[in-house]
Amino acid sequence: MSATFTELRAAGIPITRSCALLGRPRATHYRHARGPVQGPRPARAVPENGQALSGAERAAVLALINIPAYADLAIGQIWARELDEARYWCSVSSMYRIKVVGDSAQTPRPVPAGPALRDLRAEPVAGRKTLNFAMGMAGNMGGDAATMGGMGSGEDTMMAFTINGQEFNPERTDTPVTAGTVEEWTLINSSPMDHPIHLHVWPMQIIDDGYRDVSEPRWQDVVNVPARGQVKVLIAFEDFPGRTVYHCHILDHEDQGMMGTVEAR
Ligand SMILES: [Cu+2]
Repeated sequence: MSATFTELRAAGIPITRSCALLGRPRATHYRHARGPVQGPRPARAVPENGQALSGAERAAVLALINIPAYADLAIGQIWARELDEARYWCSVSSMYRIKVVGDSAQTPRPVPAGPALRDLRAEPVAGRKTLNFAMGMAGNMGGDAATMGGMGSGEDTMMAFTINGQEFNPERTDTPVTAGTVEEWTLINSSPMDHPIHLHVWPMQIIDDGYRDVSEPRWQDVVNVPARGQVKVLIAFEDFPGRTVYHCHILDHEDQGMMGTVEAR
């Protein structure tokens, strides 16, 4: 096609007509004529139309971005605050460009220290629960290590992931607790794999995982229970009464049953 096209052009046929004759989109023609573009496009040339910011104006915008009062603000916020004060310096995208090009390396203020973490060990424990996270063959859900021996060896076998011997059932409430109280849960992993356990709504304070220093309160949303290990946590079931779930955060395990329900009321 290119040869024919070249011949048509050589014969003085205009580009539009040559493309129409060959059924070749003109966009394709121009794209091919330009050759491949490797890497990022070159910067757009700003037309000399008198609208570009002068060097002094750009410097003023950069100085504005760097005033202490704006140290923690995003460019969009700075731009909007200035507009609120009836000051228009440039477009918001120009302000971004000036920040990127300019030497705007002001360090944000350090995040202030929050209040001391609460320590549930100072509070009464209203209940104790044990959750046993286990893996085994479906139909043999004791979670005993011996059941692991057949993993993958049979056509009809299927791994089961259980908590206290049961796979997830949304109709069942596994763990009722009293709203507003603190409970101590012992998370036991009797399987040969770690299970990162996530409880929705209420964070967990780790009080004993067997190896880390917990003299300072240690709070987590997800608590890893190591293979053959156990972790003790304290949970304050407050702020939100109702029903939710806890589950292994390895999605395969969760999908195959390692999830349970808790209801605070
Ligand atoms: Cu798991």
